Amino acid sequence: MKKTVVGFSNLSNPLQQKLKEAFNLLMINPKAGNLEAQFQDLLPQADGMIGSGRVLNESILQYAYRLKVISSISVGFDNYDVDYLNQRGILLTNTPDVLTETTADLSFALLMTAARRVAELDQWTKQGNWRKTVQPTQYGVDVYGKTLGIVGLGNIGAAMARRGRFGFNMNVLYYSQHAKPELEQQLGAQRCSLDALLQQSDFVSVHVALNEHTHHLIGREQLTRMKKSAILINVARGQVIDEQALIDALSQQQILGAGLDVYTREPLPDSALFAMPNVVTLPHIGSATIETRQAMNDLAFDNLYSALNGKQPAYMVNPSVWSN
Ligand code: 8YV
Repeated sequence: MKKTVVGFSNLSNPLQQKLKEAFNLLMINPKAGNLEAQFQDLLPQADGMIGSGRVLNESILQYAYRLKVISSISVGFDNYDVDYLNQRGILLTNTPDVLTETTADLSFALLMTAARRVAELDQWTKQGNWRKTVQPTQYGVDVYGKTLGIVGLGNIGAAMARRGRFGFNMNVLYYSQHAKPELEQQLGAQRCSLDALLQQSDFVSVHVALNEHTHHLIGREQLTRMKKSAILINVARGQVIDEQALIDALSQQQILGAGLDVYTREPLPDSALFAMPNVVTLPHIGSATIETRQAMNDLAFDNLYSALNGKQPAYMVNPSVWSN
């Protein structure tokens, strides 16, 4: 008999098709409202779950009596209570690696867009302003040869650092719990304290996972350490930065600008950030390319399929609960 899988977010049609062939697929409908009732109704039957972008904790998973695995279509797993999953013996899988380069691409795109004021001047041109000359007040800042500070030198942080080092001859500093001697050698990167990184970097790019140690890692005090000419980039998680402190720092010209893909609350319908020309705001699209989202879907499917067929999945967040 086919195992039952609950899709807990919008899933692409090809993924749903694939899931239907392998499993009995039940879909939560995020638009239908009364989500709790839907979970209560569907989860008792679930052997597996697949999706992303939704907080899944005890209040929802209490209904999942027989659940073996949650396959998250994301690298980040801050939406899940891993301690609770461990207690319940529920395996969590994720989709790292396949999104590394794409997310670093977007991070560098944000850096370039903010530095050279691409989005702002695009609007200016399209609004018919180019009868006037571009004024020095509209000039951007150089990227080539500047100092790039990477907060969190994991896979995506390292891919960002490579872009800066090899594409733009940047001097790379990094802040990380663990030293990365191989990357230091490859990139000529220098490990330093967070304060030193903030003081010396022209661009600070955030790449840490969100957890209790990194929540508001960049707070009011840290923002005061940054150069007035510096630009802050975040494609990791909004809560790593104290967003109100960032808004204040930007409006008081404590720093030059920011490029943001993630926010404290998502979706973000309105924000003081939207009125700031020196801030580039994107709607959490770090991994959102056709190829990468396809690869994430494929990997999430494979993780789920393996786990429900007694085969060890390639990417497990809490491998200690795995048993086949
Ligand atoms: C996800 C992400 O696709 O992988 C992650 O952790 O942030 C994104 O790439 C997104 O969370 C999907 O909702």
